[in-house]
Amino acid sequence: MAAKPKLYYFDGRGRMESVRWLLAAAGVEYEEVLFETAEDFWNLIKSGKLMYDQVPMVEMDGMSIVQTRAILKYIAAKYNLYGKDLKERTIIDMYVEGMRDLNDMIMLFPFSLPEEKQKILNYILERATQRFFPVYEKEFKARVSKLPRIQKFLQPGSPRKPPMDDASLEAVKKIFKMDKSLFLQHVNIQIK
Ligand code: GSN
Repeated sequence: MAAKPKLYYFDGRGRMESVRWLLAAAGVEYEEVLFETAEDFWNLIKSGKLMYDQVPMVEMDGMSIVQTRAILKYIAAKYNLYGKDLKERTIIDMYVEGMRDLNDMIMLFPFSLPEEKQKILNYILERATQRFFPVYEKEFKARVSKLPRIQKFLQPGSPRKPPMDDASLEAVKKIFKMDKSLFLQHVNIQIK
């Protein structure tokens, strides 16, 4: 039997959660290596397995795959979840890219500075409700959440990670040595 994919990340949702969802949808069991300290992350960098010295990284089929979307595309294609032709793949990519834009904003929000928070929150709420949620609410969410494997993944006790709390936020800041607002550095927006 082939070895289980091994996921390398910190103990939280972040960029890895979409990979966990996809493996759940594919019905693939996986192992996780969750680092807790900057030293754990540094040891992984020293192993030479991280092409850009960044995670998420997934070891599977003899590869050390980095870049979230490269990981997702490999798994989706391997388990026949990436459309039957180029047109279906393009539609899937449109959902993926929109979800990434939304997810980047939500994921980086906890890393904004106190004085930025309210403005950024207003911006995210406006974008989420006006631009992104209508797309996903137009049948997509209902269809996905009816898939038996996804229903299972949404039950308590599944490998799904909880939302970030204050303690895990502090742990992540230490692991990646973050000290300034990451929101405005990484999300390409103009907040008035
Ligand atoms: O999507 C991707 O995998 C890459 N384009 C970005 C990966 C990334 O930024 N990873 C972070 C931690 S996870 N959260 O955002 C990372 O490894 N940061 C350490 C660093 O030195 O960049």
